[in-house]
Amino acid sequence: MKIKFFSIFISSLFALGKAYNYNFNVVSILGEGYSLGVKIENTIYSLEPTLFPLFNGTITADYISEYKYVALNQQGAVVEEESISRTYTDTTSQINEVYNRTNKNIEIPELPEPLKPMFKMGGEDFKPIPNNIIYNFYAKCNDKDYTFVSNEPFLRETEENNDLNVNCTFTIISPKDTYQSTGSIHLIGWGSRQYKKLSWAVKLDKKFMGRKSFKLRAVANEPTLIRERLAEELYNAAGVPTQQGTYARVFINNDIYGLYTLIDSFSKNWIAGTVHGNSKAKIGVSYKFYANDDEVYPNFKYLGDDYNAYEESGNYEIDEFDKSTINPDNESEKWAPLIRFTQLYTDWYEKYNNDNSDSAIEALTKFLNVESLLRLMTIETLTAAFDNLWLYNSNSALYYNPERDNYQFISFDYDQSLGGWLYDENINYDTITEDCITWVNPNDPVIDHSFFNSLLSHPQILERYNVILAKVTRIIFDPDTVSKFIYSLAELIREDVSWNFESIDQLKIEYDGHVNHYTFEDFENNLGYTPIHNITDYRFDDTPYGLMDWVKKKGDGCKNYTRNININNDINISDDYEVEVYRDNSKPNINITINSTIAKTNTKTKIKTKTITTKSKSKTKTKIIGIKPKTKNGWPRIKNRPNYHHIKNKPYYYY
Ligand SMILES: *[C@@H]1O[C@H](CO)[C@@H](O)[C@H](O)[C@H]1NC(C)=O
Ligand SMILES: *[C@@H]1O[C@H](CO)[C@@H](O)[C@H](O)[C@H]1NC(C)=O
Ligand SMILES: *[C@@H]1O[C@H](CO)[C@@H](O)[C@H](O)[C@H]1NC(C)=O
Ligand SMILES: *[C@@H]1O[C@H](CO)[C@@H](O)[C@H](O)[C@H]1NC(C)=O
Ligand SMILES: *[C@@H]1O[C@H](CO)[C@@H](O)[C@H](O)[C@H]1NC(C)=O
Ligand SMILES: *[C@@H]1O[C@H](CO)[C@@H](O)[C@H](O)[C@H]1NC(C)=O
Ligand SMILES: *[C@@H]1O[C@H](CO)[C@@H](O)[C@H](O)[C@H]1NC(C)=O
Ligand SMILES: *[C@@H]1O[C@H](CO)[C@@H](O)[C@H](O)[C@H]1NC(C)=O
Ligand SMILES: CC(=O)N[C@H]1CO[C@H](CO)[C@@H](O)[C@@H]1O
Repeated sequence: MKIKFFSIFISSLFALGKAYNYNFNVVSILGEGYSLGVKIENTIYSLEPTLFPLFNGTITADYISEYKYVALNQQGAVVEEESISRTYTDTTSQINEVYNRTNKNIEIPELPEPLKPMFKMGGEDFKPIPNNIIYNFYAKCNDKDYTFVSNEPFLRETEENNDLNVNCTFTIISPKDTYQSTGSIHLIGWGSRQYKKLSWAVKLDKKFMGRKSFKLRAVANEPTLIRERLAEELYNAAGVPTQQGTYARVFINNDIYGLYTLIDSFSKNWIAGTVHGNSKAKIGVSYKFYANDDEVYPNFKYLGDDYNAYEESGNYEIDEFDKSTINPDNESEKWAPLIRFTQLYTDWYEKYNNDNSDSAIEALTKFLNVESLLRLMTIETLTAAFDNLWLYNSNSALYYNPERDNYQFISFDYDQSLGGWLYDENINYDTITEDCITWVNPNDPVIDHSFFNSLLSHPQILERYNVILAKVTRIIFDPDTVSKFIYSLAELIREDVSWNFESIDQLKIEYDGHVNHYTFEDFENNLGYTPIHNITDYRFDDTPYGLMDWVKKKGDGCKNYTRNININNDINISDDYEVEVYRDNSKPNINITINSTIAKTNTKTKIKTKTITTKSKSKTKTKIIGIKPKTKNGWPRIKNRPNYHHIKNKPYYYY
């Protein structure tokens, strides 16, 4: 309950007779219990919570120029004044501003796309989530269930994942739009669940941008909040479908969770929209991979025609499929495409593993999208993806593509990448920047890499890998190009960085998950060339490279590795279709005048006015033991060491 704060218009506002309506729309980032007002020439006008956390109001006056938003407590008293001075312009009434944040209109430069497109990557009814805005996401959830889930992400009794669906009403506010729907949230991830800043899956009853679901990823493990977004964009630039998105400020009930990435979930809708270019397209079946309880990793070998063998292996899980083409109650129907793949691959392996002729390639490319897989592997190399397909067969899926009648690999969740990783003893850290092919130990005694080894043992495939890597390294992973992307994202989120870290430090949930206690300085430093070590009780994660530092060093390493590769020999090895990538041209260019000022105490404030043209982009039961080991360089690794978080639903170990 809020007590309204009534104000008397001071006479100067009426001085010149003709009065105008000045409209204000502003999002609160202060959570429940506060409202907002606008301060004009020392007078405070309270605003209405039209769609919490959005507040609005109209002030009638001759002339309003400078204003500020203020935070009011439940008694209507001002508890904080934002540190920005704003100037009213024609666009003020048309946008939803955000308390204590300047209005941003940033164009995120697209990374170059030097390879032939392979997939549509979106469609009219499944537009890519715009990457240059920060959404405001507020969930009002069933309090009992939410409290239970946030206090016990791992059930105290069993230590199993608490994946309870919690009913909520969601309000999402963007600079231009508002959205509200009922739906539910549940926790996601195992590795990410180690952190107090939890990650969530959101299911919506009403579509948001053509979607019925998305993920809110906490990005709690690294200080730039940009690594995952960059990795997503790199795959996309290489023509490999990935779940992409942007940022969101996240509030659930009375808790402020800070800045998240809001990205697509791996859904039927996403596959249809991104791979097939139409969210209503019929999809095939996708399977996700896991290491099983015996720490055996999937190797795609044929296990016979009985689906039980695949299910019981613990390596595969049925993921998305079309209920109109596959009967959800018929297990053998759901497993059939996977069984077919393992059979095709195993037959191929037996016949062609030692055959270097072109017929081996011809036979392989009949059922496997080798081109897409090699592109994915090159990005894994450049980002050093410690928790994805090549190294661990994790966070990835096999998709039977019915349109092409072949199989493709899709990966997701790039939190262990680009120089921000948990220690992994399978990695030779001494050669990680220059080794662009055997960084994934091909002779790993624990993890079966025979699938990838066998592919790359064919000279034609290795040659194609090298050409893709050379091209991607020279054109996409170029430090100047990548830095423009990184620094524009940094500009987008910079004002939210301290608030984000502080929100987690102040989060009141009972769960005692990891918190890295990063600072704004860590953010700025680690964007560039400064690593963040200092893993003590204080910090959980090591970030041995600054982000640009990694891009530079790994880029140099792979440039050197591919220095003699002729990139003019750019012939896709499979799936040579003419595909037009979807571009969202429906929206006209918008020019927004930004006119807000960062107030500097005791200094003359400079008014920044810039007009920017935005081209609308279409576009367990184990405990965590001990602390991390000292870096052990090189192979061979300790035999049979269990690896962390690749084992579904099981905590990780340290040795
Ligand atoms: C404020 O929001 C309410 C509810 O959406 C709307 O009816 C009203 O017109 C809005 N006022 C302004 C000034 O935008
Ligand atoms: C508002 O911004 C200033 C300067 O960035 C910061 O010191 C302050 O903590 C911010 N307040 C909130 C609520 O974000
Ligand atoms: C959550 O919502 C669903 C669908 O509206 C409903 O069936 C269920 O009973 C609700 N659960 C709770 C705990 O409110
Ligand atoms: C399940 O699907 C298989 C084909 O994959 C089919 O042979 C079998 O008859 C189906 N069973 C039922 C009960 O529909
Ligand atoms: C590690 O971080 C803590 C907290 O910021 C700080 O007090 C300590 O000095 C740091 N240690 C090193 C070696 O940087
Ligand atoms: C480039 O790679 C070769 C081996 O391929 C290596 O001998 C050389 O030291 C590398 N150069 C640089 C500058 O890393
Ligand atoms: C921006 O604000 C300044 C200071 O109030 C004002 O002089 C200028 O005309 C404004 N620019 C626009 C485009 O409104
Ligand atoms: C946007 O502004 C640019 C120059 O700043 C101008 O060339 C362009 O025509 C404007 N576009 C629209 C749609 O007004
Ligand atoms: C764009 C491109 O390079 N397309 C080539 C893909 O590969 C086939 C042969 O497999 C060529 O015919 C295409 O020109």
